Amino acid sequence: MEQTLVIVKPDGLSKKIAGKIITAMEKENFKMMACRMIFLSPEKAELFYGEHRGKEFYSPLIKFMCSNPSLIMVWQGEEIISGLRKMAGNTNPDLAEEGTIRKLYASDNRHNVIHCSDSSESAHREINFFFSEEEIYSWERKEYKK
Ligand code: 3AN
Repeated sequence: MEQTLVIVKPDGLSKKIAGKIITAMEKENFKMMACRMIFLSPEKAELFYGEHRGKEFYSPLIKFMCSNPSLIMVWQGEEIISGLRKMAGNTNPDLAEEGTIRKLYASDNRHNVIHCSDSSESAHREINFFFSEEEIYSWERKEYKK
């Protein structure tokens, strides 16, 4: 079982598609393990996107990520890291495959509604960046009528 960090970015909340993204992940049988709303500070956003420091899109990316709150989550599932990257689609929605989250909802390669970790190393780093161990619940699904 893998875990990954998912962010519904500020544009995702503005577009009211957080529910759609969660529904898509639930349909894949992926399981939410942690969830919080966060208004990123520039300091925190700069640390999170540290690998992109120096690139031309870095400053506008930080500004955008700090423009409104995001929804940060930990999700778990079999091969969820690659599976969710596939569901999210290319960074640039014009290049994303039909039916992917970014093809459906993203405006451009900065305002692309979702972040999901790109490897198990990043997932580990990114999950620990936002969540403590106690905030990530280990739980089992139960059966209910209806
Ligand atoms: P992804 O989220 O698809 O893995 P990364 O990790 O390469 O993309 O980039 C992190 C974020 O930086 C992207 N989600 C996007 O918001 C922004 N970004 C990446 N490339 C560009 C670009 N060429 N122009 C503007 N923003 C970009």
